[in-house]
This record gives sequence, structure tokens and C-alpha cells, in this order.
Amino acid sequence: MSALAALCLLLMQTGALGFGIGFLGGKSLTHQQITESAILNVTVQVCRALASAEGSGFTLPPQSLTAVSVAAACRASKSSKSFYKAISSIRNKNRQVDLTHFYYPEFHYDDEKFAEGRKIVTEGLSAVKASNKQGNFEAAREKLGKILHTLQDFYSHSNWVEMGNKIPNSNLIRSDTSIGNIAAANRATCRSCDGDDCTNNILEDVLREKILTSGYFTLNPFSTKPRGKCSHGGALDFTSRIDPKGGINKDTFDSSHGHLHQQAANVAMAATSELLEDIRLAAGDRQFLQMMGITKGKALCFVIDTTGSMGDDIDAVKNVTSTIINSKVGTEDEPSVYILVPFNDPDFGPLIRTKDPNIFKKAINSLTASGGGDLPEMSLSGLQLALTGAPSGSEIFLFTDATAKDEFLKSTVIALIERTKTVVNFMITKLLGFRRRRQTDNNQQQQQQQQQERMVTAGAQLYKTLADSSGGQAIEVTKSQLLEATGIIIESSSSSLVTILQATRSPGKTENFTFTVDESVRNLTVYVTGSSVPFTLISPSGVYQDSANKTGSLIVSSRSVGNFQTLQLNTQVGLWQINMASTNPYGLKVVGQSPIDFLFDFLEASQSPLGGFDVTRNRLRAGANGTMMLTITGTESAIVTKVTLVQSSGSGEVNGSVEAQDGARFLVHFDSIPSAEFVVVVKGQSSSAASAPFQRQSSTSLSASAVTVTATDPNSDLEPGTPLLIPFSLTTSGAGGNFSVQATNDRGFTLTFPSSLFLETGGSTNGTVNITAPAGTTSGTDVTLTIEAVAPGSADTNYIVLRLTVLKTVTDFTQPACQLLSLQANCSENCSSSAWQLSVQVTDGDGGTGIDLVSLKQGNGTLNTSLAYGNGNVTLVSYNASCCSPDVELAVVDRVGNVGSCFYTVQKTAVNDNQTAPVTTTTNTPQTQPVVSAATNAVQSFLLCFSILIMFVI
Ligand SMILES: *[C@@H]1O[C@H](CO)[C@@H](O)[C@H](O)[C@H]1NC(C)=O
Ligand SMILES: *[C@@H]1O[C@H](CO)[C@@H](O)[C@H](O)[C@H]1NC(C)=O
Ligand SMILES: *[C@@H]1O[C@H](CO)[C@@H](O)[C@H](O)[C@H]1NC(C)=O
Ligand SMILES: *[C@@H]1O[C@H](CO)[C@@H](O)[C@H](O)[C@H]1NC(C)=O
Ligand SMILES: [Ca+2]
Ligand SMILES: [Ca+2]
Repeated sequence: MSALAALCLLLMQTGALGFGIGFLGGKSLTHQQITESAILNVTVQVCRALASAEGSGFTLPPQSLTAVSVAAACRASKSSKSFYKAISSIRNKNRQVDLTHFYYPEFHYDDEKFAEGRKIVTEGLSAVKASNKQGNFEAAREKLGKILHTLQDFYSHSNWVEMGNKIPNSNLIRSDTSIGNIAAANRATCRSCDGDDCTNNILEDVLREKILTSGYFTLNPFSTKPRGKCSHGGALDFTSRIDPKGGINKDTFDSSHGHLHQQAANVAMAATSELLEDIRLAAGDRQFLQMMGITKGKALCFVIDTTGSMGDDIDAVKNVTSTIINSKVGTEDEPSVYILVPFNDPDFGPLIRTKDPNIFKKAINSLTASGGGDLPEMSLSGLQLALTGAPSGSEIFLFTDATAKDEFLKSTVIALIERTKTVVNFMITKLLGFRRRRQTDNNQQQQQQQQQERMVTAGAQLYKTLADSSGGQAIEVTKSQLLEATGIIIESSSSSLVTILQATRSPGKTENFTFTVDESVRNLTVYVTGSSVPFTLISPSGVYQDSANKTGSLIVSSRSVGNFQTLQLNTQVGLWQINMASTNPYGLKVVGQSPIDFLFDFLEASQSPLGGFDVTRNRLRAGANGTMMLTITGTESAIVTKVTLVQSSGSGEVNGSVEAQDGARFLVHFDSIPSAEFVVVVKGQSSSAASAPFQRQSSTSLSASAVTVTATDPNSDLEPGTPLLIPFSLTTSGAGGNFSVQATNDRGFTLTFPSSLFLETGGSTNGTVNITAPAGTTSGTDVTLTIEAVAPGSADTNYIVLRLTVLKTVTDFTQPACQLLSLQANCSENCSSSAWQLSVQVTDGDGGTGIDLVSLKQGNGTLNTSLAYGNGNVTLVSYNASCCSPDVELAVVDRVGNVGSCFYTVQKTAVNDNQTAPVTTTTNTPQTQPVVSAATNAVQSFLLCFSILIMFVI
């Protein structure tokens, strides 16, 4: 059996606990599929609602919903990659619960842990909402994935479906209601199965009385279960061998209750949609789409040195910002979010993140250059903050004229670059010299100056190293050239920018590079960095043009600033060649705009008893074999012909064997992970039409290591003022000794950790990081913790990056309530010429956090809200609509995201008696009776009368 076949078999065998978690679910539905279907379902409805609110057209995807078709329906085709990435992140976190929280029954609604399971879901839901509110979408997605796992398991592991329920238990996503009648600890719920037949093992009285139960589970052959209780069932579950024997789970078609698998999966999907819908109402439609990665353009992210000498540079940034905002706002490439991180010395930050271009412009325009003290500045601290605050896969521009004072953050910054796959461009002014001190004859000063120049060279090298490993550029220009250089590079950036080829050679060498251009590529562009780097281009049709020739047919336009040249090529499909002829160091980057790109994650064998594979969160082991999960984005399906790990130095490569999965997903196995820095190159063919082959390359370079740092996400959030302990373990496959440990975070929270740990050769040990968020930290703040270890006497380092969310204990579990003040209908037979008005008071009750948002769930009239005079806790809502739109449903949200909903209608009935009193129905007990006034007196002379039906669905 090949290694790949063995892997696939292992992957298929996973999923004994919960809907399958493997990558290959067979015919049964997995957590990932359930999650993805629900996300696509809700997202498409959000886009439909937005289109209808804006009066723009909407076309439902013709066939099945996919990331590509939904992004297109949302008129955001360019974001299909980030949409896909968001879905993957949620799916992966969902899977991970079975791998990292296997032994905790409450995470799976096993062992009748209903209250505990709901607590995980509702607390997590509060964290998701708090993160969204702070714009921390990555944290929101991670938490969402985790709680969806537990929510979905309820439907597979409890007897909800056996009771005949076809809709979700809505109480599982609220904390102020009853989940249902939970079986008492001593109540028997199951009898033994009839051999292998478990169709009737739940006791009839339990089903008849609608008593909730769930299966017990243990891997331990010596443990028991309470008398008379149901088991989970399956080969791994030892409780299912104890009377009552057999199980009730519906994880797959082959499970004990496999006959109900499809039904359980359908309800789990509806429950997932319901939870997403709740998040949507709390966040608002636009923000919900942002959480899902559906945005117009990408982030525009500046990290700017504001020390004394940066005046000219800051002016250039102001100019570029205005230019970009003026040229991109309103286009498909309008930045989705603007991020600014200033740094100085000793201060840096804060990070400013806004969707409003005018707020960003104002923030940039208010920057002034001052201070800084000695020469080096806190550039890496600023960069660290940007790397954790920008969406993953962003492009960051860092402006400085000085070296880094905080070089100790180098490995942290590289870890964050590798994890987030962010591109970092350094815009360095005052070529080579940085800030050169004035010439002097004084010997001592001369020595100082020489020392400083050595430092400057090393400092420039640090920026170059970081740029290279991220796939960005280190552009060195004079202050007067900065504007032009920045303009060129930022103007060409687009959310559909793809890397076709990238290489750096230092020292330079004469080398011929080839690259394949497919027909989806637009605006083929070549960047060359380095001084005096001649080259020759050869087009697919064999036409030559060298860099000195400005009049050939291949180069449409070229610009050159400082050490940086950009060439727009005449985009031709086929195999191109570029022959570099230089012994000076150079960088070469070929990019284009195309919807087709790829996402990848390496996988590692999980520590869970289920086996299976987890997404690797740190560096791979050099020389070991490795498996990659690869997805081609921007196309419904594709063929991948070749996946190669190419060493960045150009001195070697490893080819993978490719195994196609569903849609555009692939597993790729490599025999040996290169020990030197490498990039991923993918070649294939989009199966839309008879297309030409494509080539794409990862911008980020990856490194392998003999050291491994592992840690699992903590079970609880970070409560302000309370320390959180994060255990980690450290392993080496190489020599032992004292390994130095460094833990850093981007918020300056207090950390304690061992500064070094001793390891035997090939050994492993554990440590703990203790992190405390200051009391008073805002809920929803996220903090990125990086734990790094360096092998003794070497540069071999590895890391783990954890994202934590600060969450104050939530005490407000109740939804805001509505009270009707007045409803006036002036509706005539011709509905379009008449209107109705509603006035409602919304409050969040005693101990509530207050009203945050009132929005329309249904109805296309005009909504206005204002605070009641003298009472900040009361929001007055007025609504005006045409009589053709007789229904309105308000979503009322408090500050911690509890969502209530209020429904009103002026229902048209053919009643002759115009004295008909308004009808009030409530589905919940309102605190006060709604007051209806002056509803009918104005319409008495009209032919028809309307009775008014008021419903509270709170
Ligand atoms: C799709 O989402 C809606 C709510 O947005 C929900 O009512 C419906 O059940 C979902 N459908 C599926 C198949 O999950
Ligand atoms: C930016 O600089 C250019 C060239 O110096 C100038 O022509 C232009 O008006 C400036 N734009 C803004 C918005 O300041
Ligand atoms: C190509 O780039 C130019 C400017 O860099 C831009 O104006 C043009 O819209 C781009 N073309 C496409 C197809 O995106
Ligand atoms: C690069 O290609 C040119 C012709 O296109 C050839 O003459 C030269 O030998 C090649 N150089 C290398 C290093 O392969
Ligand atoms: Ca300084
Ligand atoms: Ca409340």
C-alpha cells in the first residue's frame, strides 16, 4: 500500500465521534460539509437582502452553491479566494475540536452534558459577536468553527431527531431559556439493541415524554456508564458493550442510528444556519460578509516611521493615500479596510483600523514627524502589530529611513509572516546610508560612523530578509523618489493579484527562468529589484527583447525608480523565458491579475485517539515526509499536474504526488521536506473550457526545523485581570541542550514564561506561558501570542502562534424588548398611494447592556432611531412604509449581541365594519400590553378597513 493510500485510509477512518471529520467523508456528511453548506446558504441570503435593500439586481447561482458561485452572486468574484479562506478556517477549527478536545464530553454533547454543551456554544457565541464588533474577524471565525462543532454534535449524539424533530432546538443558542426536559441522572433511557439492529433501543416513554438524552462514551475499557443510559456506540466506545448495549449516534450512515444520519445532518445544517443568522443580525449584513471574507478590495495597510527625519516620507504617504483613495474608491479594487500603524521610539501603535477612507485620510494627515532619539526605531514592533491586525494574506507597506531597534522580534515577525502569508514591502529612503551623520575629521567620530555603517548594512539586510521571506520587496529610493515608487507598487495591487514566479539571487548569477501564462491572466507585470541587472525576455512565440531596448513589442511600458524597475508586458498565453544576466544581487517577481490562485496548508498526524490529520501550525520537520491540503480557488474545478517545493536559493526542489479530492481540493504528499527555505509552485489546468496550463507560486517562503513547539487553544477566553495559563511542549529531533524560549504578544500584555528549557537529544519537555490582560480591556480585543524556541548555538527556531480573545464575563443574557407606542394606517385600496407609520420603544431591561442596533429584518420602509430624551437606555424607533409593504420585522440587538425580534403588520382584511379593534397577539409574554392609538380614525371614510395584527416574536 502506498503511503498516500495509507493516509487516505487513515483519513477515512476518522470521525467516530461526531459527524465525520475526515477529508474524505464518503457518502456520509461531515462537520465540514455541514458547516460549508450552511455558510453558503446564509451568505447568499445576506447578499440577496443587501441587493434588494440597494435596489440592485440579484441572481441566485444557477446550480449548487459554491464559494465561487456565491461570491459571484454577491458581486464580489474577486473575493472568492478570501471567502474560501474564511470557510476553510471555520471548517478547520470545527474539525480540530475532535482532535484537541476529544476527551471532553461537553464539547460533543455526550454523557447528557446538555447544560455544559450549551454553555460552550453560548459563551463562544458571545465571543464571536464581541470579536466582530472590534473588527477581529479572524478571531471570530476561529471561535465560530469551534462552537459549530459542539452545536452540530447535539443533533448526532442526542435523541432530538428520534423524538421526531425536524427543526433545530433554538434554545441551544440562547442562555436564558430551557433546553428541554433533560433525563434525570437515574432515569433509564435505552434498552440493549437487538443484535446489530439499534433502530428501537431508545425507551418509548423517553420519546413519548420528550425527555432529552445523549449517548455515553468512553475509550477506557474499565470505565462504566450510569445504569440504563444510552451509549454513543461504535467500535471505539466501550460503554456500548455494557448493558444497555449498542448506541444511538448518527455520525455516519453506518453508525448505530445511521438510518437517521441524513435527517440529523439536515437539522444540524439548519441549526448552523440559525446560529449564523443570529450572528448576522448582531453584526449587520456588511460586517457579516466581512467576517466571511466577502469584501470588495483588499486591505490597505501602512506601517509608518514617525521619527524626526521622516517629514518628507510622511508627505509622500499622505499624497499616495489621497491618490489611492481618489482613484480606487467606488471601483472593484476599493480597499475593504484601511490599517495604519505608526511607530517611533520608544513608542509604537496604536493600530488604527477603519472602513471609512475619510477617517483613514484624516489619521494619515494628522501624522507628524518628531522624536525618535537615537537612530534605530521600533519598526518590528509596529510591523508585528500590523501582521496580527491585518487580514491574513494582506500586503503591508512599511516606510522608514532607519534600522530596527527591536531586532529581537525578527523570528516573531517571520513566524507571523509564515502563518498569515502576508506580503511585506519595505519602502526605505536614503539609499544605503539611511540617516548618514555629517562628515567629520574627528577620529573617534569617524570610528563611530564606520561602526554605524556596518550596522546600517546589517539593518538593511534584515529588512531585505523579511521582504524576501514574505514575497515582498525592499525598495530603496531617495526621499524625492518615494512618491513615485510607492505609487507604482500600490496602484498595481489588486485583490486578484497572483504571483506567477518569484526568485531572489544573492549573490546574483546568470540564470534563465521560465514561467507559464494562462488566458485568465491580465496585466502581466515583471518587477526587478537590484542595481544594474540586465535581462532578456523571450515570449511564447519566440520574440526577444532585452532590458536596454525600449522599443520592442514585448514590454508595453516600463518605469524605473531607485533599485526598482517595473515592466508591463504584452500579455501572451504560453511559456515565457526571462534570462537574467547579472552578478549583482537581484530579485525577480512576475505577477498578474487572475481569479485563479491556490491556498495550501500542511497537515500533521493528530495526537487524537481518532488518528486523522490536523492543520500544521508551525514549521515542518526538515527531511521528514509531509502532506499538504491544496485548494485551487476561483474555479469550480481544476486539474493539478505538478506541485513542487522549490528551494528559494534555486538549488533544489521536491516534487509531490497529487491526489484529487472533491471539487478543486487536492492532497499532495512529499517524501522529504527541504531543510532550506522553500516556496510552493503549482501547475495545472482550470477545467473551464479547453484552457491553457497555469502556473502559480506562493509568495511566502517557508522554513523547516528540527524543533517543534506545540500548544492547543485554551478552553477559556482571556478574562481581563485574570491570568491564563497556556501549556506548551517543546520537542527536538536533533541535538539536546538548553533551548532558549521567547514569548511575545502584540498588545503588550504581561507575560511570564521560562527563558530556557533543557532538552535531551531527541527529547521533549513542557513549559507554561502565563498571560494577563489588564483589567478593563475591552471585550473582543484579540491578542496574538507567539511562543518561539531556538536550538542551542544555532539559528534553528520554531514557533506556535495562538490567537486569544479577551472576553469579560457576560451577565446580560436577555434580548431587548419592543413596546408599541402607536401604529397609524392610512391605507386605501390603492396601496401604492397610501402609507402607514409605526412608533416603537425598545429597551434592554434592568441589568441589560443597552440597545446597540435596530435594523430591518423584513420590510422595505424607512427606519429611524433616536435615544429617548433623558433616558439613554430607551431607543425610540419610527418606521414609515407604503401600504404595499404591510409587514415589518425589527431586529433589536443589545451591546453584547443578544438579538430580539419584533413583528408588526397592517394586515389587509375584507371587513366592512370599520370599528374593528386592533388585534394583538403575542407569542411571548410581554411585560406591558402594547398600546395602540389612533389607528383607525383617519381611515373611516375609506372603502376598506384594515384590521391591525400586532405580533411580538420576542
Ligand atoms: C438556510 O438558511 C435559512 C436561514 O437563513 C434557514 O432557515 C434554512 O433552514 C437554511 N437551509 C438549510 C438547508 O440549512
Ligand atoms: C501628489 O504629488 C504630485 C507630484 O508632486 C502632485 O502633482 C499632486 O498634486 C499631489 N497630490 C496630492 C493629492 O497631494
Ligand atoms: C491593469 O492595470 C492598470 C493600471 O495598473 C489598470 O488601470 C487596469 O484596469 C488593469 N487592467 C485590468 C484588466 O485589471
Ligand atoms: C539561457 O538561454 C540562452 C538562450 O535563450 C542560452 O544561450 C543560454 O545558454 C542560457 N543560459 C543558461 C545559464 O542556461
Ligand atoms: Ca531611536
Ligand atoms: Ca440584554
